[in-house]
Amino acid sequence: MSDSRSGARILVDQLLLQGVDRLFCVPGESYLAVLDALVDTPGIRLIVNRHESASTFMAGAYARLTGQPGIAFVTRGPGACNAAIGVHHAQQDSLPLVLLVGQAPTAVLEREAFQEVECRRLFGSMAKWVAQIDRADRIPEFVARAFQCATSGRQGPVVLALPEDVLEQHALVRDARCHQSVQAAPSDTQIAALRRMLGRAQRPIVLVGGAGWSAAASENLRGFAEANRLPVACAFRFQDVFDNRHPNYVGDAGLGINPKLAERIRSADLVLALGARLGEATTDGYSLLHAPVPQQALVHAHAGLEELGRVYQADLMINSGMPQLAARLAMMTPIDEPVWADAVVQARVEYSMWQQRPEVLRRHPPQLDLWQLMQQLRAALPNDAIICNGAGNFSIWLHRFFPYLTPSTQLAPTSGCMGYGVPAAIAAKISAPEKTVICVTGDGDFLMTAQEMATACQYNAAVLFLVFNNAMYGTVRLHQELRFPGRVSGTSLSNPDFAQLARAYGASGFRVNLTEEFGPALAEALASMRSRRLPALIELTCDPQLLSPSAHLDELRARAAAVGRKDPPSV
Ligand SMILES: Cc1ncc(C[n+]2csc(CCOP(=O)(O)OP(=O)(O)O)c2C)c(N)n1
Ligand SMILES: [Mg+2]
Repeated sequence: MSDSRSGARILVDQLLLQGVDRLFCVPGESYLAVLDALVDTPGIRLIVNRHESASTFMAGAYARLTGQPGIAFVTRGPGACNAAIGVHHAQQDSLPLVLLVGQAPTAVLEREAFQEVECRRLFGSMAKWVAQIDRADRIPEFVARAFQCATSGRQGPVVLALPEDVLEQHALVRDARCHQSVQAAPSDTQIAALRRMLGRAQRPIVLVGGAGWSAAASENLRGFAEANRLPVACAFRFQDVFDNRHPNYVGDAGLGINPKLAERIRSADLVLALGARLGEATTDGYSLLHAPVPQQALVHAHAGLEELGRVYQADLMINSGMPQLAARLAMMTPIDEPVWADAVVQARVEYSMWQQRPEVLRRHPPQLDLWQLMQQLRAALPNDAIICNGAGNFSIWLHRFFPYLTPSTQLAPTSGCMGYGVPAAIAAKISAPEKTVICVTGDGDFLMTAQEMATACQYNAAVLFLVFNNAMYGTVRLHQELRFPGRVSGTSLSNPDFAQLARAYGASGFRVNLTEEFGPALAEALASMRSRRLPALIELTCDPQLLSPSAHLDELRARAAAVGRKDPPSV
């Protein structure tokens, strides 16, 4: 047993032995004792943010990228509320996140004391576990359980509230042991059942996604798909699980899915859903697979026991981590001469067609062609460049036309939260400084967390921000035009000069209005990032008429007029 230690020292010692080497935080007086203990703890690096949403987003991005739990530390009420969006994101994206909240002292709790918030109620519906530690001598026990819970089965966020006085109390207590991420594995019987179902199928399709895919698991999945000549689609925003250049890759089942792929999934007679939660975005509103009883035969494999049978009543449910499952699938005796072999070739052709320049660009050529921009971006970046984004229609260009080539290159929230891309990119660059990191963002999305440009500059996170500026919350505007044509409300934006804003933070700033300006600006931005070790931003002047790769305002107007609706005023 070691000597008596303060609660703060005990906490920091537990973090160290749980393998923590960085914390994303915004400080507060409620955890001064921990900040003080960190002065003597060079093994833990503090990354200081400008808003707590960035702390939890960064911790989540770090977890997605490294597979290790991400840690955020924030102060009570105001800090905890600001941090909540990242906890919700970590829940929906199944990411191991440990959020530590400095809490009001125990002597005043439940009086609605200054900045008091009850964490168990605040985070109760989004975290896997929320607890408050009321005694310094129980800190090791609670911290160990938090890490165990966050990293096992379906991974997710946990929250620990730490009253100020508990951090200052002294206690004599033994350290905990390091957590072990526990994952289930498929049984022989389950693999045999899966093989039997595959042997009987005529039109099978694999749908992969969810967190927890290691590079080795992706490699095993590739072997399984090749040996059985299976078409593989990726779930919404898990496009980096399977190399998009591979002949068996047939596209992603996300928002704005290729209609041919949607039809292929709908008419499949067997869906092998491996790791995907089969959420609303992946299933096109629970229509590709009818909920709760799908028309297709369904094998659903997931790391979370509680996820199986929650929405879909699968024919075969397999509780397994993805590395464990993929290793077994790679060893499975392949199906001989499968009847669906030609269908894979056809599905791949359909994917290639979907990659072509969309027709709407031919009908309305814009000054800045976002399709060409995606081609240029892919050609200019290394295969392992990490691409981050938040929410908005700009991301459709990326997800549809930018192929992801290697695992852990996509950081994109399945929770659809705006503001994620900027902090995610900064966390990625800090975690993998040797990688090229790009944040693709919209004018609305960017300004939700743009203040983290200061964090990027402070820590020399040389990230490239590509801001798609169409002077509007375009996604919402598109839905508005479809549901309430011509009645623009709450979706127009008046923006700052983004390039100048970047320069004010210390980054390099560029603006691109024409397609031919993009290549030189990209080269200059990447060069400046290398030489200055600071971020760069390219503002892209986008055509506000072009609301998505398939929706032009003039065409929407004409369609609305044809059904006798009022014309929208010009944008
Ligand atoms: C935190 C958060 N608030 C609101 C929304 C609703 N929302 C989804 S996309 C969007 C607009 C995004 O605008 P922008 O980043 O400019 O992208 P665009 O659609 O114009 O390409 C909004 C408001 C959201 N997803 N997340
Ligand atoms: Mg916009």
